[in-house]
Amino acid sequence: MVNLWAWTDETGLSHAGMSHGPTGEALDLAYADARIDSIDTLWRLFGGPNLVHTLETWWQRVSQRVPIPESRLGVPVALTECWAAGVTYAMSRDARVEETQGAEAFYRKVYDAQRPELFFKAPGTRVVGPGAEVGLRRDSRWQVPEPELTLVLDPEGQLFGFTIGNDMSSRDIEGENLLYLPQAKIFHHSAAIGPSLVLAETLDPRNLEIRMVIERQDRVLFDGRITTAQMRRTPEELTRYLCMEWPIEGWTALMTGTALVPPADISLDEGDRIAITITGIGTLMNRARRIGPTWAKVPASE
Ligand code: DO4
Ligand code: MG
Repeated sequence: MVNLWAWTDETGLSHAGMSHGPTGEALDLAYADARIDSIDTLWRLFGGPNLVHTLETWWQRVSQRVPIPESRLGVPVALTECWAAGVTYAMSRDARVEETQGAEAFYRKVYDAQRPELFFKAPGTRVVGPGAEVGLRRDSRWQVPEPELTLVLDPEGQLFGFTIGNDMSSRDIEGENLLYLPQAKIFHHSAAIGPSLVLAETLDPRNLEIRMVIERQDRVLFDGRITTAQMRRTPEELTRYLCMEWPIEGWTALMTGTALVPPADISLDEGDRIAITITGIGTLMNRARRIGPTWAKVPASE
């Protein structure tokens, strides 16, 4: 398994590193080639079928290692866009059938349909990384994180790797009316990605455990696990539909849908800690906050 990392040092310089697995030490790739300060540069200079071999050669040849700088990690690669797939697990379908008013048939149909549900989630510059705050809408009473295996496509639209995504969602807004889906899904800091990017060739995505733990102060509110084996779609299928009439421009993330839905009495609140772990990729940790744009007056929720 080859994990790639991106971080910024104390002086503001960007770095890219590699490791084998999500813990332990990393090779700062600048020790192997001084030009490499990002995953994008690595891809531009050395991308292609030999990339894994090149990285493995550097790993053998260059002995310097740094501890993975957990507190300095960013979104692994500068994204142009972030997309998401929906209702790709029966559990997501069932939860939505339950919470929605009058649109149950649509969720059932989209789960079974040949065409997957895909929606725009965020411009890349608005996706946040590990340790950052994820946003809570001020006009929603029922908000949850959605832990999702996330595909990273390179600027040529090829599957480059896997990471973890949090598709923050408002269940009451989506449940009220399906046409409110963009508001339930797209708001300030509603997409988080990270911590590492595992090269696609080095990870089989078909049976990975996804675990999500939500903590409020010292209390565990939710702790659930699922495996990607239960996903009804494949990464290839989702990528094919996304790229069908949408030429990829720049690095693109595609969240593949959630299978973990907390019970109906759980809604995120200020300060809640969300930790999403996927086998081999690591743990994406974020805290929830009602960030709220100070420039807009939004009616308080009833
Ligand atoms: O259909 C609405 C969104 C579904 C979704 O985000 C998911 O299943 O993960
Ligand atoms: Mg989702």
